[in-house]
Amino acid sequence: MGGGGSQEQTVLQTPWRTVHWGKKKDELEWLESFRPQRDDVKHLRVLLCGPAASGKSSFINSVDSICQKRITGPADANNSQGTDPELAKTAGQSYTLKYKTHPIQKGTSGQYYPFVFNDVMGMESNEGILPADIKLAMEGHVKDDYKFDPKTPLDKSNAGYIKNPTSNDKAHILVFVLAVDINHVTDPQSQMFKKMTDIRLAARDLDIPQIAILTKIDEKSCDLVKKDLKNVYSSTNIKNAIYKYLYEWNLTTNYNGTTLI
Ligand SMILES: Nc1nc2c(ncn2[C@@H]2O[C@H](COP(=O)(O)OP(=O)(O)O)[C@@H](O)[C@H]2O)c(=O)[nH]1
Ligand SMILES: [Mg+2]
Repeated sequence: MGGGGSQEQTVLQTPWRTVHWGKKKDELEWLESFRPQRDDVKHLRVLLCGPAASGKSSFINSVDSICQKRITGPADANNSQGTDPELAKTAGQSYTLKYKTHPIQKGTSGQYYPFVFNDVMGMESNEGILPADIKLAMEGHVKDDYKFDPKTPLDKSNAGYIKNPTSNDKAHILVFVLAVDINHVTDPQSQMFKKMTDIRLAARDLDIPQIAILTKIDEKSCDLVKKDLKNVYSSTNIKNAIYKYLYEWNLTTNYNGTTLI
């Protein structure tokens, strides 16, 4: 994602993607009518993964807040902003340690959308969640509340292991959550890149579609986007970050604001 962290202020006259802002109501209505197509699938399981502190838990909180039309915080995002000295010592490490399923409630109706999000421990170059554990989560073998061990993958004999996962335990979509300023994700020599590649290949073999979303564009991209988020698709900084990522990961884009394999 080279260029993502620079403060270059280039904005294109013609946006490279056209977005009709203000369609939130239509989009929420579409979501309201969404149903999984298979009868044996009660809910789609969306598994989030990515480097520690890339914004996985915050993303779940944002989706939950939008769907509930109020500020909520079901996922344990690290919102200390570095003020807590104990937490500061763990900078760059994952704040989320357990496997957690987050159902999304429809407003205050007590009903739920037919999709859930799974939050996991973040990846780190030398520590963090093991790609083998993400693969087990994709296959549906990981029980809720299992605490990941960065040294050893979940073993079949562990109480946190689901021996015979159903279609509802398995992940149906894998989402890579990537902060716009993290360059080592696209460096083929880095440990992070190698781990991501392992996970991508495992998802491919399991026929799980993969999507990537860029976070922190409000803070870490360029002043024009910081000033007005609606400049996002006019920013060459963001465009360059996405193209670097597409190129290094050999992806295609559907231009829906995300990259899609
Ligand atoms: N400015 C900004 N900060 C974010 C964004 N997403 C997450 N953060 C912050 O980044 C830090 C780590 O976020 P968290 O959700 O805990 O990351 P996780 O480890 O991937 O779950 C927290 O301080 C969040 O408030 C974003 O899109 N923009
Ligand atoms: Mg987290």
